[in-house]
Amino acid sequence: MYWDKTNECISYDHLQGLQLQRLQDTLRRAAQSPFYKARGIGDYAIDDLSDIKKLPLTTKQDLRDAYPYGMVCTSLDEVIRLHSSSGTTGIPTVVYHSKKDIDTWTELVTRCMYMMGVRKNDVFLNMIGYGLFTGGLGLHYGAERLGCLTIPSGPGNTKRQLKFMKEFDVTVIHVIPSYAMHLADTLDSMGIDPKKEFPHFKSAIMGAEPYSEETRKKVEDFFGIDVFNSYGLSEMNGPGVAFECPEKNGTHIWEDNYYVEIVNPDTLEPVPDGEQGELVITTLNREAMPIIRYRTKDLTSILPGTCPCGRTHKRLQRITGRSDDMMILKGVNIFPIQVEAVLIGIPGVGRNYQIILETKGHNDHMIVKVELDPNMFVDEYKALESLRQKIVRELRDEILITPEVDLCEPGSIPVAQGKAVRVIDNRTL
Ligand code: DLL
Repeated sequence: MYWDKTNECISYDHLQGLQLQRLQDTLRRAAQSPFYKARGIGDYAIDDLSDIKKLPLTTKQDLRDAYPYGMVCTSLDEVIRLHSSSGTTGIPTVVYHSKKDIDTWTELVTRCMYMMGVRKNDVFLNMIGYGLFTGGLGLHYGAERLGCLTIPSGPGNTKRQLKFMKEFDVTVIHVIPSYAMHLADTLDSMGIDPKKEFPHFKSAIMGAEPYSEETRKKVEDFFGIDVFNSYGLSEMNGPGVAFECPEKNGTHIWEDNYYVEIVNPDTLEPVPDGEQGELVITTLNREAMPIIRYRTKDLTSILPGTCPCGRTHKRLQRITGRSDDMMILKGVNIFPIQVEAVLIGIPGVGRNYQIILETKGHNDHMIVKVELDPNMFVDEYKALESLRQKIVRELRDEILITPEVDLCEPGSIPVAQGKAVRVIDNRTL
């Protein structure tokens, strides 16, 4: 049941002792990097975990400013790999790993995969991007450590993925949620019943972008599998930061490796368990590039109470979105995931959607493009019109503004190779 029982079920007292020792060690290390040296990080006295609040926060912009090597605290001889964000919108953020860092990361991913039931006799199809993106290689190393037959297929080429799933008797896949929906669409369009086609398929690891509980349920029901939520970010290695156990009630964040804070994004003051705020993480066990109090921009809360699975590590509530993904329309704050949760519950609606924001006159205007369910037979304009009106009504009840809804043919909204592009903001004001 546990890959590493000693650490997964560590008593909270022991955990805190370990965290303090690792935090002190992290600060000593970080002080060797040009970036943290300039911040005087070595001058802070940390006698207790609560002293962490005195330390300065680190932002994505700091990582960019320190590009390329400003955050590395070891000699480059010790560094064996880097991963990086795509950098399409400016300077990329780069994270460096020593040999030990790769080993620690692998161990954490293995812990996650074992926790959800993956074993050495599984056949694992990794449909997530390899290369600079952390999703592919991160899970790949974990699956190999478990001894799974690991297929590094990467994203795209959907028909080939489905062929692999059938011919190699794949049992577990790793997939981005929007791509899982695309797989389902493709199977529908081919008239294939996944439960018959893939009798060995039992579970999927889904993460890398926000998705609703309703989407999880849809994927589970369609394929007849269990879906486990996986949360991570490249600054903290990538996948393997927080992951669901079989209780499927929040993701355990591995506190022996990450110190977790939830803060109010405006005041930066801590918020109590159960209350939503921005996740701030400190690496506790990283050699080449420790990061202190990193503002993830991800909005979540700590689930109060303990988990029946026996693991002591805190659980994060499903991420509702990033504070920078939040759309503000006519003064109302809206997350794409709210739109998704509404759409997915409406019969006749397909599996892909996109939100387009425009300026009309002096006002914000939202257009929601909604693909129709490929299995729906609607010949009459009236039936489509009443579906459209129903979507408008239900969205308005949830997001408090009235969007324009544009129904479109299944497959007409482009499917990204990586994370889905949910919002296109063409506003000029
Ligand atoms: O997406 C790492 C990853 C790969 C995680 C594969 C899980 C699976 P980045 O590209 O740096 O790294 O993007 C990190 O993606 O800050 C969140 O905003 C979002 N994100 C990641 N996982 C989830 C999730 C990888 N399960 C950013 N739910 C994070 C919601 C997620 N958002």
